[in-house]
Amino acid sequence: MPIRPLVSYSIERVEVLREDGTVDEELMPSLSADEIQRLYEHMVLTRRFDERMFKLQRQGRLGTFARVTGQEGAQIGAVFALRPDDWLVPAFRENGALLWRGITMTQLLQYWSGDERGGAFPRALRTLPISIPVGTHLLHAVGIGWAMKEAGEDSAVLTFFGEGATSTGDFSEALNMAGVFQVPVVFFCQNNQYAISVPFTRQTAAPTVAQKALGYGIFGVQVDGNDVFAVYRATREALERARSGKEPTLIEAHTYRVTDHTTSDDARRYRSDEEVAAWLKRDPIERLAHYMRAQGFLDEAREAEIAAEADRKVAEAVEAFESIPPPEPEEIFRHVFAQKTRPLEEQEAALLARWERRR
Ligand SMILES: Cc1ncc(C[n+]2csc(CCOP(=O)(O)OP(=O)(O)O)c2C)c(N)n1
Repeated sequence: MPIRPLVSYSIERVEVLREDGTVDEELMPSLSADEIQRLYEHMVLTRRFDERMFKLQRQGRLGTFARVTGQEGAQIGAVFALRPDDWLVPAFRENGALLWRGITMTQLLQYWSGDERGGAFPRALRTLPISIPVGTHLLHAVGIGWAMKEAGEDSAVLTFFGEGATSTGDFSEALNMAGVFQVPVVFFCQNNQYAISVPFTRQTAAPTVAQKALGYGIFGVQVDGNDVFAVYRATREALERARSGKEPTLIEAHTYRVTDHTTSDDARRYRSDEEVAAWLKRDPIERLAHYMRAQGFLDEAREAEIAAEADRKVAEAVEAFESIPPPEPEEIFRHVFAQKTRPLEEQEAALLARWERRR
Protein backbone atom coordinates (compact mmCIF):
# COMPACT_ATOMS: atom_id res chain seq x y z
CA MET A 1 0.00 0.00 0.00
CA PRO A 2 1.50 3.33 -0.94
CA ILE A 3 1.83 6.13 1.53
CA ARG A 4 0.41 9.23 -0.06
CA PRO A 5 -0.41 12.69 1.24
CA LEU A 6 -4.09 13.11 2.00
CA VAL A 7 -4.27 16.77 2.88
CA SER A 8 -1.81 19.50 2.19
CA TYR A 9 -2.28 23.08 3.19
CA SER A 10 -0.64 26.42 3.51
CA ILE A 11 -1.64 29.39 5.59
CA GLU A 12 -1.49 32.83 4.06
CA ARG A 13 -0.66 36.10 5.79
CA VAL A 14 -2.17 39.29 4.40
CA GLU A 15 -0.26 42.57 4.61
CA VAL A 16 -1.30 45.76 2.82
CA LEU A 17 0.03 48.77 4.75
CA ARG A 18 3.78 48.63 5.27
CA GLU A 19 5.55 50.04 8.30
CA ASP A 20 6.87 52.93 6.18
CA GLY A 21 3.29 53.97 5.38
CA THR A 22 3.27 52.75 1.77
CA VAL A 23 0.66 50.25 0.57
CA ASP A 24 0.49 47.26 -1.73
CA GLU A 25 -1.72 48.82 -4.41
CA GLU A 26 -3.03 45.47 -5.62
CA LEU A 27 -4.25 44.43 -2.21
CA MET A 28 -5.42 47.85 -1.05
CA PRO A 29 -9.18 47.65 -0.37
CA SER A 30 -11.30 50.28 -2.05
CA LEU A 31 -11.88 52.91 0.61
CA SER A 32 -12.71 56.56 0.03
CA ALA A 33 -10.64 59.34 1.59
CA ASP A 34 -13.59 59.99 3.87
CA GLU A 35 -13.74 56.36 5.03
CA ILE A 36 -10.00 56.36 5.74
CA GLN A 37 -10.41 59.56 7.79
CA ARG A 38 -13.22 57.91 9.77
CA LEU A 39 -11.07 54.87 10.44
CA TYR A 40 -8.30 57.09 11.73
CA GLU A 41 -10.59 59.26 13.84
CA HIS A 42 -12.15 56.23 15.47
CA MET A 43 -8.79 54.64 16.20
CA VAL A 44 -7.66 57.90 17.83
CA LEU A 45 -10.89 58.15 19.85
CA THR A 46 -10.42 54.55 21.04
CA ARG A 47 -6.84 55.31 22.14
CA ARG A 48 -7.70 58.57 23.92
CA PHE A 49 -10.64 56.92 25.69
CA ASP A 50 -8.37 54.05 26.76
CA GLU A 51 -5.78 56.47 28.14
CA ARG A 52 -8.38 58.48 30.04
CA MET A 53 -9.97 55.32 31.45
CA PHE A 54 -6.56 54.22 32.69
CA LYS A 55 -6.13 57.51 34.58
CA LEU A 56 -9.63 57.23 36.05
CA GLN A 57 -8.84 53.70 37.21
CA ARG A 58 -5.60 54.82 38.85
CA GLN A 59 -7.52 57.61 40.61
CA GLY A 60 -9.96 55.05 42.00
CA ARG A 61 -12.82 56.36 39.87
CA LEU A 62 -13.14 53.17 37.75
CA GLY A 63 -12.77 49.43 38.34
CA THR A 64 -10.41 46.95 36.69
CA PHE A 65 -10.55 46.92 32.91
CA ALA A 66 -8.68 45.54 29.89
CA ARG A 67 -6.98 48.11 27.67
CA VAL A 68 -7.11 48.20 23.86
CA THR A 69 -4.02 50.31 23.16
CA GLY A 70 -1.95 48.78 20.34
CA GLN A 71 -4.84 46.69 19.04
CA GLU A 72 -6.87 49.49 17.41
CA GLY A 73 -5.87 48.39 13.89
CA ALA A 74 -7.14 44.86 14.47
CA GLN A 75 -10.29 45.88 16.24
CA ILE A 76 -11.46 48.88 14.23
CA GLY A 77 -10.43 47.37 10.89
CA ALA A 78 -12.65 44.37 11.64
CA VAL A 79 -15.80 46.20 12.79
CA PHE A 80 -15.50 48.67 9.92
CA ALA A 81 -16.53 45.76 7.67
CA LEU A 82 -19.74 45.08 9.63
CA ARG A 83 -23.20 46.05 8.45
CA PRO A 84 -25.73 47.26 11.05
CA ASP A 85 -27.75 44.06 10.55
CA ASP A 86 -24.74 41.85 11.36
CA TRP A 87 -24.14 40.77 14.94
CA LEU A 88 -21.12 41.55 17.09
CA VAL A 89 -20.20 39.15 19.90
CA PRO A 90 -17.36 40.69 21.93
CA ALA A 91 -15.02 39.37 24.60
CA PHE A 92 -13.78 41.89 27.21
CA ARG A 93 -11.11 43.92 25.37
CA GLU A 94 -13.37 45.42 22.75
CA ASN A 95 -14.08 48.99 23.85
CA GLY A 96 -13.09 50.31 20.40
CA ALA A 97 -15.37 47.86 18.59
CA LEU A 98 -18.25 48.58 20.95
CA LEU A 99 -17.94 52.34 20.45
CA TRP A 100 -18.02 51.79 16.70
CA ARG A 101 -21.26 49.84 17.06
CA GLY A 102 -22.88 52.76 18.85
CA ILE A 103 -22.46 51.81 22.51
CA THR A 104 -21.69 55.09 24.26
CA MET A 105 -18.55 55.87 26.22
CA THR A 106 -20.77 56.80 29.16
CA GLN A 107 -22.31 53.35 29.16
CA LEU A 108 -18.90 51.65 28.93
CA LEU A 109 -17.63 53.73 31.85
CA GLN A 110 -20.69 52.68 33.80
CA TYR A 111 -20.02 49.01 33.03
CA TRP A 112 -16.35 49.19 34.00
CA SER A 113 -17.21 50.97 37.22
CA GLY A 114 -19.20 47.90 38.25
CA ASP A 115 -22.63 49.35 37.48
CA GLU A 116 -24.43 46.48 35.76
CA ARG A 117 -26.82 48.86 34.01
CA GLY A 118 -23.88 49.72 31.76
CA GLY A 119 -23.82 46.17 30.41
CA ALA A 120 -27.33 46.22 28.96
CA PHE A 121 -26.71 47.34 25.39
CA PRO A 122 -29.63 48.59 23.27
CA ARG A 123 -31.13 45.60 21.45
CA ALA A 124 -31.23 47.35 18.09
CA LEU A 125 -27.43 47.46 18.02
CA ARG A 126 -27.23 43.67 17.60
CA THR A 127 -24.29 43.54 20.01
CA LEU A 128 -24.04 40.98 22.79
CA PRO A 129 -22.90 42.05 26.27
CA ILE A 130 -19.23 41.97 27.26
CA SER A 131 -18.12 38.41 28.03
CA ILE A 132 -15.61 38.10 30.86
CA PRO A 133 -15.46 34.26 30.84
CA VAL A 134 -12.81 33.33 28.30
CA GLY A 135 -14.18 31.63 25.16
CA THR A 136 -17.76 30.93 26.24
CA HIS A 137 -19.24 33.55 23.93
CA LEU A 138 -17.98 31.78 20.80
CA LEU A 139 -20.81 29.32 21.28
CA HIS A 140 -23.30 32.17 21.53
CA ALA A 141 -21.95 33.55 18.26
CA VAL A 142 -22.52 30.18 16.57
CA GLY A 143 -26.02 29.96 18.03
CA ILE A 144 -26.93 33.38 16.65
CA GLY A 145 -25.43 32.57 13.25
CA TRP A 146 -27.23 29.25 13.07
CA ALA A 147 -30.55 30.87 13.97
CA MET A 148 -30.05 33.54 11.30
CA LYS A 149 -29.25 30.91 8.73
CA GLU A 150 -32.38 28.96 9.65
CA ALA A 151 -34.43 32.16 9.44
CA GLY A 152 -33.02 32.90 5.98
CA GLU A 153 -31.38 36.18 7.04
CA ASP A 154 -28.41 37.20 4.92
CA SER A 155 -26.36 38.74 7.71
CA ALA A 156 -23.33 37.42 9.57
CA VAL A 157 -21.80 37.31 13.05
CA LEU A 158 -18.36 38.65 14.01
CA THR A 159 -16.90 37.43 17.28
CA PHE A 160 -13.69 38.55 18.99
CA PHE A 161 -11.42 36.56 21.29
CA GLY A 162 -7.76 36.26 22.22
CA GLU A 163 -5.31 33.48 21.42
CA GLY A 164 -5.72 32.26 25.01
CA ALA A 165 -9.35 31.43 24.22
CA THR A 166 -8.22 29.04 21.47
CA SER A 167 -7.09 26.62 24.21
CA THR A 168 -10.62 26.27 25.57
CA GLY A 169 -13.03 23.49 24.74
CA ASP A 170 -15.61 26.09 23.75
CA PHE A 171 -13.37 27.27 20.90
CA SER A 172 -13.19 23.75 19.53
CA GLU A 173 -16.93 23.12 19.90
CA ALA A 174 -17.80 26.44 18.28
CA LEU A 175 -15.54 26.02 15.24
CA ASN A 176 -16.56 22.43 14.78
CA MET A 177 -20.26 23.20 14.87
CA ALA A 178 -19.82 26.21 12.60
CA GLY A 179 -17.95 24.06 10.08
CA VAL A 180 -20.42 21.18 10.10
CA PHE A 181 -23.49 23.40 9.80
CA GLN A 182 -21.81 26.09 7.64
CA VAL A 183 -22.80 28.82 10.05
CA PRO A 184 -22.15 32.44 8.95
CA VAL A 185 -19.67 33.37 11.69
CA VAL A 186 -16.32 35.14 11.42
CA PHE A 187 -14.11 34.05 14.31
CA PHE A 188 -11.71 36.93 14.87
CA CYS A 189 -8.74 36.10 17.07
CA GLN A 190 -6.70 39.04 18.27
CA ASN A 191 -3.45 37.21 18.86
CA ASN A 192 -1.82 39.80 21.10
CA GLN A 193 0.93 37.30 22.08
CA TYR A 194 -0.01 36.95 25.77
CA ALA A 195 -2.87 35.50 27.78
CA ILE A 196 -2.08 37.39 30.98
CA SER A 197 1.49 36.11 31.57
CA VAL A 198 1.32 33.07 29.25
CA PRO A 199 3.18 33.74 25.97
CA PHE A 200 1.87 32.41 22.66
CA THR A 201 4.57 29.72 22.52
CA ARG A 202 3.17 28.23 25.76
CA GLN A 203 -0.41 28.49 24.55
CA THR A 204 -0.01 26.14 21.60
CA ALA A 205 2.68 24.22 19.76
CA ALA A 206 1.18 25.40 16.45
CA PRO A 207 3.06 28.27 14.79
CA THR A 208 -0.18 30.08 13.93
CA VAL A 209 -3.74 30.27 15.22
CA ALA A 210 -5.02 30.50 11.64
CA GLN A 211 -4.01 26.91 10.80
CA LYS A 212 -6.37 25.59 13.49
CA ALA A 213 -9.18 26.28 11.01
CA LEU A 214 -8.01 23.29 8.94
CA GLY A 215 -9.04 20.81 11.61
CA TYR A 216 -12.61 22.07 11.42
CA GLY A 217 -12.79 22.23 7.63
CA ILE A 218 -13.11 26.01 7.55
CA PHE A 219 -11.02 28.74 5.97
CA GLY A 220 -8.25 30.26 8.08
CA VAL A 221 -6.01 33.24 7.38
CA GLN A 222 -3.50 35.38 9.26
CA VAL A 223 -3.36 39.15 8.87
CA ASP A 224 -0.96 41.74 10.16
CA GLY A 225 -3.16 42.99 12.98
CA ASN A 226 -1.41 46.36 13.15
CA ASP A 227 -2.32 46.97 9.52
CA VAL A 228 -5.84 48.31 9.49
CA PHE A 229 -6.22 47.89 5.71
CA ALA A 230 -5.25 44.19 5.75
CA VAL A 231 -7.61 43.56 8.65
CA TYR A 232 -10.48 45.34 6.91
CA ARG A 233 -9.84 43.50 3.65
CA ALA A 234 -9.73 40.04 5.24
CA THR A 235 -12.77 40.68 7.47
CA ARG A 236 -14.86 42.14 4.67
CA GLU A 237 -14.10 39.11 2.49
CA ALA A 238 -14.89 36.72 5.34
CA LEU A 239 -18.18 38.48 6.13
CA GLU A 240 -19.18 38.42 2.46
CA ARG A 241 -18.38 34.69 2.29
CA ALA A 242 -20.42 34.16 5.44
CA ARG A 243 -23.41 36.14 4.18
CA SER A 244 -23.53 34.52 0.76
CA GLY A 245 -22.34 30.95 1.22
CA LYS A 246 -22.91 30.94 5.00
CA GLU A 247 -19.31 29.80 5.39
CA PRO A 248 -17.38 30.46 8.57
CA THR A 249 -13.80 31.81 8.67
CA LEU A 250 -11.09 31.97 11.31
CA ILE A 251 -9.02 35.17 11.11
CA GLU A 252 -5.88 35.54 13.19
CA ALA A 253 -4.87 39.16 13.62
CA HIS A 254 -1.21 39.08 14.61
CA THR A 255 -0.80 41.99 17.00
CA TYR A 256 0.50 42.92 20.45
CA ARG A 257 -0.89 44.07 23.76
CA VAL A 258 1.47 46.96 24.53
CA THR A 259 -0.05 47.65 27.96
CA ASP A 260 -0.67 45.36 30.94
CA HIS A 261 -3.24 42.55 30.62
CA THR A 262 -5.65 44.56 32.77
CA THR A 263 -5.20 47.37 35.24
CA SER A 264 -4.54 44.66 37.87
CA ASP A 265 -1.49 43.28 36.07
CA ASP A 266 2.19 44.25 35.81
CA ALA A 267 3.51 43.01 32.46
CA ARG A 268 7.10 43.96 33.34
CA ARG A 269 7.22 40.80 35.43
CA TYR A 270 7.03 38.51 32.42
CA ARG A 271 8.33 40.34 29.35
CA SER A 272 11.20 42.59 28.39
CA ASP A 273 11.16 46.33 27.70
CA GLU A 274 12.97 45.63 24.41
CA GLU A 275 10.14 43.42 23.20
CA VAL A 276 7.55 46.10 24.00
CA ALA A 277 9.69 48.81 22.39
CA ALA A 278 9.96 46.79 19.17
CA TRP A 279 6.18 46.51 18.95
CA LEU A 280 5.63 50.16 19.81
CA LYS A 281 7.45 50.96 16.58
CA ARG A 282 4.72 49.07 14.72
CA ASP A 283 1.93 51.18 16.22
CA PRO A 284 -1.22 50.84 14.07
CA ILE A 285 -2.34 54.46 14.45
CA GLU A 286 1.04 55.91 13.61
CA ARG A 287 1.29 53.59 10.59
CA LEU A 288 -2.04 54.77 9.24
CA ALA A 289 -1.12 58.40 9.95
CA HIS A 290 2.08 57.88 7.95
CA TYR A 291 0.04 56.76 4.97
CA MET A 292 -2.48 59.57 5.34
CA ARG A 293 0.21 62.25 5.53
CA ALA A 294 1.74 60.97 2.30
CA GLN A 295 -1.70 61.04 0.65
CA GLY A 296 -2.34 64.59 1.84
CA PHE A 297 -5.23 63.46 4.11
CA LEU A 298 -3.53 64.55 7.30
CA ASP A 299 -1.22 67.28 8.52
CA GLU A 300 -0.07 68.39 11.97
CA ALA A 301 -2.93 70.83 12.45
CA ARG A 302 -5.58 68.26 11.49
CA GLU A 303 -3.93 65.63 13.70
CA ALA A 304 -4.10 68.00 16.69
CA GLU A 305 -7.71 68.85 15.86
CA ILE A 306 -8.74 65.17 15.75
CA ALA A 307 -7.01 64.49 19.07
CA ALA A 308 -8.64 67.54 20.69
CA GLU A 309 -12.07 66.55 19.36
CA ALA A 310 -11.60 63.02 20.76
CA ASP A 311 -10.57 64.42 24.16
CA ARG A 312 -13.61 66.70 24.18
CA LYS A 313 -15.95 63.74 23.53
CA VAL A 314 -14.23 61.68 26.22
CA ALA A 315 -14.43 64.53 28.76
CA GLU A 316 -18.14 64.96 28.03
CA ALA A 317 -18.74 61.23 28.53
CA VAL A 318 -16.81 61.20 31.81
CA GLU A 319 -18.87 64.11 33.09
CA ALA A 320 -22.13 62.42 32.09
CA PHE A 321 -20.95 59.16 33.73
CA GLU A 322 -20.03 60.85 36.99
CA SER A 323 -23.42 62.55 37.24
CA ILE A 324 -25.36 59.23 37.04
CA PRO A 325 -26.86 58.42 40.45
CA PRO A 326 -25.28 55.24 41.89
CA PRO A 327 -27.19 51.99 41.36
CA GLU A 328 -29.34 50.38 44.03
CA PRO A 329 -27.46 47.49 45.68
CA GLU A 330 -29.94 44.92 44.32
CA GLU A 331 -28.81 45.81 40.76
CA ILE A 332 -25.89 43.43 41.32
CA PHE A 333 -28.29 40.49 41.45
CA ARG A 334 -30.65 41.56 38.69
CA HIS A 335 -28.62 40.63 35.65
CA VAL A 336 -27.22 37.21 36.52
CA PHE A 337 -30.10 34.83 35.76
CA ALA A 338 -33.60 35.40 34.38
CA GLN A 339 -34.81 33.59 37.49
CA LYS A 340 -32.73 34.16 40.62
CA THR A 341 -31.19 31.05 42.19
CA ARG A 342 -31.64 30.39 45.92
CA PRO A 343 -27.99 31.22 46.83
CA LEU A 344 -28.33 34.52 44.97
CA GLU A 345 -31.53 35.32 46.81
CA GLU A 346 -29.80 34.60 50.11
CA GLN A 347 -26.84 36.78 49.18
CA GLU A 348 -29.14 39.59 48.12
CA ALA A 349 -31.07 39.42 51.42
CA ALA A 350 -27.79 39.45 53.39
CA LEU A 351 -26.46 42.44 51.46
CA LEU A 352 -29.69 44.41 51.81
CA ALA A 353 -29.76 43.74 55.58
CA ARG A 354 -26.21 45.06 55.92
CA TRP A 355 -27.07 48.01 53.72
CA GLU A 356 -30.02 48.90 55.94
CA ARG A 357 -27.85 48.71 59.08
CA ARG A 358 -25.36 51.10 57.46
CA ARG A 359 -28.00 53.75 56.80
C1 LIG B 1 -13.17 30.70 31.77
C2 LIG B 1 -12.16 31.67 32.31
N1 LIG B 1 -10.99 31.24 32.78
C3 LIG B 1 -10.07 32.11 33.24
C4 LIG B 1 -10.33 33.46 33.23
C5 LIG B 1 -9.29 34.46 33.75
N2 LIG B 1 -8.73 35.16 32.57
C6 LIG B 1 -9.16 36.39 32.26
S1 LIG B 1 -8.44 36.97 30.87
C7 LIG B 1 -7.50 35.58 30.70
C8 LIG B 1 -6.54 35.43 29.57
C9 LIG B 1 -7.19 35.65 28.25
O1 LIG B 1 -6.24 35.66 27.23
P1 LIG B 1 -6.64 35.84 25.73
O2 LIG B 1 -7.80 34.94 25.41
O3 LIG B 1 -5.44 35.66 24.91
O4 LIG B 1 -7.20 37.33 25.63
P2 LIG B 1 -6.43 38.70 25.97
O5 LIG B 1 -6.63 38.97 27.43
O6 LIG B 1 -5.02 38.54 25.61
O7 LIG B 1 -7.13 39.73 25.14
C10 LIG B 1 -7.77 34.68 31.72
C11 LIG B 1 -7.14 33.36 31.86
C12 LIG B 1 -11.58 33.89 32.74
N3 LIG B 1 -11.91 35.17 32.68
N4 LIG B 1 -12.47 32.99 32.26
